[in-house]
Order: sequence, then structure tokens, then C-alpha cells
Amino acid sequence: MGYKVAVIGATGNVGRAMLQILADRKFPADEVVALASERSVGREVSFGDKVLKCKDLATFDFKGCDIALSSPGAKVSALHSPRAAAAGCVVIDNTSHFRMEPDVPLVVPEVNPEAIAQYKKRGIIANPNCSTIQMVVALKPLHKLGKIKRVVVSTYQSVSGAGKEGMDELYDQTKGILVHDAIKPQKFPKQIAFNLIPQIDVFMDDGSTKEEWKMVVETAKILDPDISVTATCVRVPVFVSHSESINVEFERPVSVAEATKALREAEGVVVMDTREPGGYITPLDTTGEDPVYISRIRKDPTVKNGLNFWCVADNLRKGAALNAVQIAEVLIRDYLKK
Ligand code: 11C
Repeated sequence: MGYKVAVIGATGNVGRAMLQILADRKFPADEVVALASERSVGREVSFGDKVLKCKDLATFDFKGCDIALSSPGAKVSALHSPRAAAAGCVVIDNTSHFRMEPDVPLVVPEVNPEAIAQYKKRGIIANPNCSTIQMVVALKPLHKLGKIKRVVVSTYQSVSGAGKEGMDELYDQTKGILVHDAIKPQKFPKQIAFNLIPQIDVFMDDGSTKEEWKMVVETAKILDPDISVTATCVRVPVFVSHSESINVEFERPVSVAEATKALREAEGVVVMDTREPGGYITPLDTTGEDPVYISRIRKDPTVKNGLNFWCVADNLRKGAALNAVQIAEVLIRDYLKK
């Protein structure tokens, strides 16, 4: 007997990727239900070679559902994830709403799979922010190697992180500018086509943005609260995949060779680093791919034990949908056996 799985927010960028990944990885589901807001009821979404018609999230009864993969937006999740959990369905929630609640585990399976056990407290497991996920997958093997003290990260985040509207805005603005028909920014605070924007999410009191704050506090919760993280998050005119320039300071010296070996051997990581033109990863190369890719590993001679590297991953897959499905796979393997 297989599982009954609900995908909440099934028409969004991440919801559609969740359905595709469940099908691709042959998740042992007897039934998959696509749920969306009232206005999308009846809309068709693909699940492998099948087509599912979206049902209304607001009236859906989660009784009998084993797992929900939820990516509908933070406010909707705040309402429906606890409702699903109360009906006995374990929710893997991709929104920011529950991530920092102490009794909700925040999980990246390659980094802290043991935290999944805490799902019993609330029936909810939080999926981290995309820019955090790819960074901690890369940091984990390095932290094991030389105990990381401090991380300085700058991100180059694709517009798909802002949903389908973000992708439409980049496409329409680019086309509009090329035909001399300027299209005003709506989703983003400034023009994104042929530009970049040093703001993702709202501003916090200290001048950082909420996206930057998420990278700091989520890394502490998932990996190690003793690592200091400082982040600058930037939106770039790329459709899919987030890139990050990461500077790491270790407690002890770590050579480029040691770091490269540890990264090559790490689960979920691919190193592509030949130090010649084109011998590195770019966002276009990783779109539709599962691993976190690492390039440009080199010494930072300006601090005592420093290394720099470049990290790229598909934000809709490892940064969201794939990570959620991987959590579900651990959940059924270790906790919800049938
Ligand atoms: C972006 N990282 O690229 C954001 C999207 O907290 O789940 C994901 C927001 C979140 O805009």
C-alpha cells in the first residue's frame, strides 16, 4: 500500500516542480491530490504522464492524507498547514511561516536529517529558504573539515524565486525594452531587465533585508549557531537558479585541495572547477538539475584561514521542491513505514 500525498499550491512554480519530482522519483504514492485556491479549482496540472484537476484547498479534508507538500504562500500556510496536521497529515511546508518556530524542525536532508524526528511535536516540517538550502549543503562538508567561524555570502538570485509573476516581468520587460515599449516594474521595486536589484523581500530595522536575515538565522538553526553569517542578497535578470559567492573563514587552515576533495565526496554536491575559461558552473547549466554545483574554489589570502567559492543550484528544485520531496522520502523510510 502506498501513500496519499497532497500538493498545496499546485499551480505555482514550486508546486508544479513538486508534482514533477514526485513523479520522476517514483514516490510511492497511491494517490496524489493537487490543491489550490478557489480561483484555480478545476485547473489542470501535470503529474508524470497523468493530468490532475486542482481541488479547493479551503474545503479539502486532509483526513486520510499521509503527507502534504505545501507551497502556497506564508499566510495561506499559516491557516491550512496546522489544519492538515491536526487531521493527521504530516506537512512539509515550503513557506517562511513556521521556519523559526522552535518546535518545528527546519531540514535539509544532506545536513540535518536527524531533525526530522521532531515532526511529531506539531506535525509540520519546514523547508528552508532556497538561498539558505544550497549554501548549507556546501558548508556542511567544509564545516566538518575545518570548523567554520564566519561566512560572507553575496547572492545572485533568479526571478523565479519571486514566482511566475517575477518570471513574466523579466520576460515582458526584456521584450518591451527591445521594441522600445518600456514596461513599468510591478513585482520588483525597480526594472529587472538589463539591471539587478540589491533588495529581496522587505527591509528590516537594521537595514538588512528579510532574505538576508533568513540566510543568517536559518543557517544557525540548520547547521551551527556558532557560525557568523553576513549576507547581501541581489535579484538578477536570470530566470531560474540562484548563484552565490561564498567566503568562508575556518578555525584551522584548510587547503583548496582538502576543500575540493570534501566537496567532491559530499552528498548532493558536484564540483566543476577546471580553472580555464568556461570551466565553472553558471545558472543556465544547472536549470532542471538536482545537485548543488561548486566552482572557483580558491584561497582568500586576506584572512587567516579563508577560502572563496562559487555555488549555483536550481532554486525551484534543490532550493524548494526537491528538498521537500527528499524530506518526504526520509519521513516514509524512517518514520511512516507502511
Ligand atoms: C526569492 N528566496 O528568491 C526567495 C523566495 O522564504 O521561501 C523564497 C521565499 C521563502 O525571492
